[in-house]
Amino acid sequence: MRERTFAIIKPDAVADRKVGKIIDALLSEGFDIVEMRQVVLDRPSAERFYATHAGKRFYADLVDFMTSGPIVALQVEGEDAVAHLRNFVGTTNPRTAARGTLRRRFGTSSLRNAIHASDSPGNAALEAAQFFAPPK
Ligand code: 3AN
Repeated sequence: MRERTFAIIKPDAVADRKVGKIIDALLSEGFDIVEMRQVVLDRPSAERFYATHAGKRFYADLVDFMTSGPIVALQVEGEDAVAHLRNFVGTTNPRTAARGTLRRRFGTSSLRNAIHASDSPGNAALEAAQFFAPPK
């Protein structure tokens, strides 16, 4: 089933000039980029985006990190895009992520792991709504 998902290229990868390589990897993997926007998140936006993690021990570091520089928000489309992109992104810790995954290639720690991908179609729609106008 063709569907849409949402991704963020995180501040570590943007600062490291990896945006082009990550976009290229997504396109080579068969994803289509539907919308793309580079922004700097303010703290309330980052806190809202990661509200489900409020209270976890890495939450303050996560908000600091996500507001530390520009991010690139992406709407991505493809066959089973949510699950496909989660697999292609890899596990939270880049060191144990499968070879070939984006986090293995571009991430450096569980916090600074280069890319976010939504974990369900519902969350993809909610997260995308923070950055993009609703699809027509
Ligand atoms: P994922 O993005 O792999 O689904 P989540 O949703 O559990 O991971 O966590 C959201 C973000 O919080 C991660 N992408 C990462 O930046 C950060 N994070 C998660 N777990 C840790 C951890 N153990 N230590 C530091 N940062 C973490």
